[in-house]
Amino acid sequence: MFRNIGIIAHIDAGKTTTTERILYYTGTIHKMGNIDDGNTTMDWMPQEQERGITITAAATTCFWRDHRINIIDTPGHVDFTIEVERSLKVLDGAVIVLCACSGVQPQTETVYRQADKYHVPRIAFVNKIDRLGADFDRVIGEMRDRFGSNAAAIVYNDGAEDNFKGLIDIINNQYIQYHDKDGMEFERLPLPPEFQAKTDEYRHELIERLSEVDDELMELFINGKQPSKEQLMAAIRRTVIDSKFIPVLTGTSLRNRGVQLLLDAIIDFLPSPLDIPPMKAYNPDNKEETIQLKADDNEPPMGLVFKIASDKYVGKIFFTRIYSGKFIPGKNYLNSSNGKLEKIAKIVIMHSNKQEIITSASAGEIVAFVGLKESKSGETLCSEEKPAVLEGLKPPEAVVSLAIEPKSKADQDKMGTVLRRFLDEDPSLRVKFDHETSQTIISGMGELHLEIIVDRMKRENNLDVSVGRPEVAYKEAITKKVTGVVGKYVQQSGGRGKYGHVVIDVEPGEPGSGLVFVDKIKGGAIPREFIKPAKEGIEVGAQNGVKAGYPVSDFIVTLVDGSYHDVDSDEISFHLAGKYAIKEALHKAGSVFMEPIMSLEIVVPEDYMGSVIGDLNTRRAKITELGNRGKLKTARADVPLAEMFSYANALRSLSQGRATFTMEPSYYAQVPNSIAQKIIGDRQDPEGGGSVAKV
Ligand SMILES: Nc1nc2c(ncn2[C@@H]2O[C@H](COP(=O)(O)OP(=O)(O)OP(=O)(O)O)[C@@H](O)[C@H]2O)c(=O)[nH]1
Ligand SMILES: [Mg+2]
Repeated sequence: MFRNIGIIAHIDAGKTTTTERILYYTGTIHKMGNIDDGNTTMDWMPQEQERGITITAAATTCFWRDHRINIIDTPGHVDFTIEVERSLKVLDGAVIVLCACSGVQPQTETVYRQADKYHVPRIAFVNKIDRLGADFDRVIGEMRDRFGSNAAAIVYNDGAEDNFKGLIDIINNQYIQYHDKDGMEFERLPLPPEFQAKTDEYRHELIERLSEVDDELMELFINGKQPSKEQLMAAIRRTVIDSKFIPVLTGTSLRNRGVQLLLDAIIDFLPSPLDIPPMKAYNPDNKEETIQLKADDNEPPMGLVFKIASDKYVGKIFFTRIYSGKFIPGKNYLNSSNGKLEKIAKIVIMHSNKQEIITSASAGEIVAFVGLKESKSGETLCSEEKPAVLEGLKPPEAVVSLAIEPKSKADQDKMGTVLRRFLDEDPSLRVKFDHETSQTIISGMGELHLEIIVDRMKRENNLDVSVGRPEVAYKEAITKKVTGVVGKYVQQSGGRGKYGHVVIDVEPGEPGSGLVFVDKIKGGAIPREFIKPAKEGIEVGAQNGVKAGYPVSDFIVTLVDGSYHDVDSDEISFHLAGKYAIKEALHKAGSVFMEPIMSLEIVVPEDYMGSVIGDLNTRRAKITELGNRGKLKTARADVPLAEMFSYANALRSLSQGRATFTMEPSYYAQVPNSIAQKIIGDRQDPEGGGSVAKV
């Protein structure tokens, strides 16, 4: 039996420290690593160890009470949010770690919403109960207020901060007394009488909250009966798996307290792969038809490649969640997302950056394949006989760009190769070549994201690049619908010519929808094989908007008509026809300028609040909420990213280093006209518009 779980939280809540302790108590490692010493097993990248933050989600495996637990430790920094997203997509359960002092932080909310999106059941661990200002009840209160969580404690603390002494197990009515510093030895003592009243109160709250969402417990509750321990545990398990209840534990990973109880809760309450409904897949030829395959080795094999990483020794590793059937090395499987056959050379289980070779991989497991050639993250592998495709991943929008150039001209090709590899690994990275300036532009989730990319180029590939200043990744958007726009590429001057012709309608789409392509070709006006190149031409054309050359986003293109020539038509003609059509459509539809708006939270001592808010007002910020966190004040605001470069320095001087902030991309909004004019400057579409090109 096993569990596939993720550890998710705001930056610095203690995910990696907790994972490290899990590995220690399960006997997987024999020496505890510490973030502050840069020697943890999970944060193995040099950049992670130097900075004390997790950058890439790392997978590992351990055993507890005869169960195998596959764990993915995710990064908290918002620049690496894709790592959380793709992990949650394939995990069956999550431990959400909160800081006992900071409580619910912005990124806690983000990962909580991500877990909601993928219906991932979760339990919560309130870490750092040893920290000054720690307050367990306040954190539970914040979970209820902020998320509307139906959360209740199953473990609470005896004392906090320096005065933290032990833990109380509410379900078993026991006192957990630790004996040694490493936290290996602890005893379950009968509850000392002075804790009984408080424990009863927590227990009452627990039962009451469970009764609200569980019929069996409700029945007992109404009849005034106390549930047995078994009934209580079964009710918690049922309601957690249904995502209707969140049990909350506490402890301190750094001081080695409470992690074994968390491990028990993972086994007792989080689902096994068999407890969750079968993953919905589709027939690749007919997306309407759904296919449900059970987590059973006898079903046809199907798995989702959710992450690709490069290893110095074995090359590319393809992290895959297996939803049904069994995968065996040496055999061919269909990549149903791209229609190509793939042979798996080796299957391994990952222990952070080390691998263990296994001979087969079964339904429900998370493993890594070696030897695939054509697969990308978000793609499905399955049997040739029973093709099925799972829903892929939608990459987040890139908000910051950086121009890069190799220091030596000879490295230009190498840079291309390295960037292509990074692109395979990281769907939140974008690369574009700016023909006007002959510069390569990389875009991503934030300054740190791009800084790490540049650092990895240098350290892993010995590639030195000069970098420009980070810039906002603006976008363009259309504001009105245009119909019947023609794109034609015709070349007929003796011999075989070229002929591509498309007609499209273009209209604004939902925010965040990207480019949606709808094919409404009837009666073979354009043969099937030319529709894909036409679509690609449209995508390429939309990468350079007509206002200032920024990518155009959030619009719907409908291919309504077109024509072809028996001899002259080919893929490239339709690609160009698509590209010309979209350029013309964008001219007609009138592009506007969009900028990323960040959602910002600042935590600051009261004395500095005035100057911090005053400064925000000069940055086009809209204050959305003011509040308190313990003795500190909090402010939330929506503010354009363009106003926020180097904000860390500004805030430091405004608050004498006493304020902290977090910021994440929230949405795109139209740039005010006066500012748009400044940004456009001499940036104009390098390729111009025009719909019909006859050469
Ligand atoms: N006082 C105290 N500090 C802790 C505790 N757990 C972790 N820390 C410290 O908090 C800091 C962050 O810990 P990490 O384990 O790296 O946190 P994380 O959630 O993995 O951080 P990211 O992966 O970067 O998001 C480190 O300095 C830890 O030593 C705890 O229980 N008590
Ligand atoms: Mg970490």
